[in-house]
Amino acid sequence: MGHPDENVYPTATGHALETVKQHEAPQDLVFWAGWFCPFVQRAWIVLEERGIPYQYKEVNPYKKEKHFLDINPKGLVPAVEYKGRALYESLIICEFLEDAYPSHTPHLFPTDPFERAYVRLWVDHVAKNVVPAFHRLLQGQTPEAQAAAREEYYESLRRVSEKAKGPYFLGAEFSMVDVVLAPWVIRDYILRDHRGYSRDAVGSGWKEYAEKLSTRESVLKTQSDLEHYEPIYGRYLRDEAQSEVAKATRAGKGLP
Ligand SMILES: N[C@@H](CCC(=O)N[C@@H](CS)C(=O)NCC(=O)O)C(=O)O
Repeated sequence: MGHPDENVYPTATGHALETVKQHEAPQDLVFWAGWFCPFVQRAWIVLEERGIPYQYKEVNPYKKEKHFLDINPKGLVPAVEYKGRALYESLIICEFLEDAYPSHTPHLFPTDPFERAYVRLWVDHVAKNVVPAFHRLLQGQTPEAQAAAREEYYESLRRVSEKAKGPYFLGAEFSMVDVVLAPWVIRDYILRDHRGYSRDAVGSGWKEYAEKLSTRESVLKTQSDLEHYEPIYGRYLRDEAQSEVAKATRAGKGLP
């Protein structure tokens, strides 16, 4: 039997497909992506926000093909090749795209060193607390496990919400905190439909912030038709997914 996650829909659809078609020509920067992946979407949002020229290349990371393992030995998307050299890990790529294209705007990190560190602090919170709790809730199988994960997820979001100035995390400026969070916010309908999650229950202001992130142009332009996410998340909801993230969540380990 094949690896179940090999059966993901092969290409982007909807708005994301239009974006892909505009980025077929060769460029110094090659963006190795999987249309369905929230980690990919982070880097993709940065590329679109900052108008960076890039060539989009779809790869199915579950196949672990040699050509892709040569780019990212972990075999995970996203990865980038810049003038022939490779980088991977979504947060590292997001920072690289900020540093390597200084003349492009908007800047997603503030210029003041303290403010930059503050943004990194909250990016770190999203990576260490928000995303793992999302996955624990998604994959939780018993009512008890789901209730505990739901509370943990709410708590991780409340911490963001309490600090968010509105309309974005830092106020008027869209920043890297918004970027790294947005892919999970637009996927929260899965938790709403299957795990009793509601944006209202996070607390005052969250719904407005979530709506603001969900309707940002760069977020919409990197989003495929929702119906194609369903089969993928179905496997997570039944705790059958075999991705590295799913296996780590199941084993109670930190995410890859
Ligand atoms: N820590 C990595 C995680 C990337 C990741 O897990 N990507 C998934 C797709 S959403 C993947 O490539 N999965 C292939 C696998 O698990 O074998 C990052 O932030 O880039």
